[in-house]
Amino acid sequence: MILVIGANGQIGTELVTTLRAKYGHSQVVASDLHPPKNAGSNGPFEQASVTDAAAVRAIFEKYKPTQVYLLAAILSAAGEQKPKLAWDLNMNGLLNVLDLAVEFKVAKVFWPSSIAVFGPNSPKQNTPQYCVMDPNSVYGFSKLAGERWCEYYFEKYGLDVRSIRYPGLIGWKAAPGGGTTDYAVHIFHEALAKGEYQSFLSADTELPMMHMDDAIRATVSLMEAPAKSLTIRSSYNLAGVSFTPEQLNEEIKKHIPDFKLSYSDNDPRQAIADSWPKSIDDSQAQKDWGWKAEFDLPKLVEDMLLNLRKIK
Ligand code: VAH
Repeated sequence: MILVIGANGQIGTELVTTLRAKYGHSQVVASDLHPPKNAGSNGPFEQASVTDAAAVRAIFEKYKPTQVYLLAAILSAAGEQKPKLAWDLNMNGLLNVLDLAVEFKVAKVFWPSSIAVFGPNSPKQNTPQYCVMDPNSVYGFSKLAGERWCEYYFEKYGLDVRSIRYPGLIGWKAAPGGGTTDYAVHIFHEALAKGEYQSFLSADTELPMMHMDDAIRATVSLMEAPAKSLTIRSSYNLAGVSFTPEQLNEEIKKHIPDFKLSYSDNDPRQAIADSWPKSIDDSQAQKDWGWKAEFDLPKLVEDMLLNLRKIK
């Protein structure tokens, strides 16, 4: 049995679909604070807060999961509005699940980290797996602390926990929530609906990004890799494609020539984005479990517009 906690979020929605297609709908139990619109209609669902240890324990007792994916988190921008809540959910949610995973002898645990673990003094280009990490967002240092806990539970208790430092994720099946990279999702919806969009990040803000299909494929690939091939038990750097809002604008205009992109200024998310790397070195993931991104910017833009047009 596979348990996905945070199943209704941007990653969870797509991961549950992928895992249910792969292992069978009845083999994947989805859990979230809020029920999906069609709660339980295409597989078991349990409503719970990841910070409620007793409620999460009850789910472990009911389903005895062999794999757990803990995706519940408050992201970077939302985290700066509610710093203590973000720390509590991101940290205590993880510790609740790590402890239960050890107690219930869960075979594998997945937990997402982020490029947000890097900070103003980390190298900006081709940021390496190991370097100075001084994140200055609550989300960023909660993810950095979480990486340390994951490696600790692996070393101390032998828990097979695996993690990826996701870039900004761009998908069409589920909306993002509270992220600094969310402009790169909203822009597609607005381009199709209104032919214009105002970016809250400046034109030259280069960030590491990734199509959600690549992110889901990487997640499954890491979880299926033989444990002995993994040399990183904090969290793997992972790269998709880096671009700026201006580069994204130019690519969208190849499909929607009249699209107009404008820019707001002094949005608080700019400072968060400016603290992050521009590009990531993911050579360790390539070496350990054969990672290779498939979506470059042209393919990402074409896929997003094609699929959003189909569902609009
Ligand atoms: C955020 N989408 O913006 C997340 C992600 C790298 C960014 O962690 O907070």
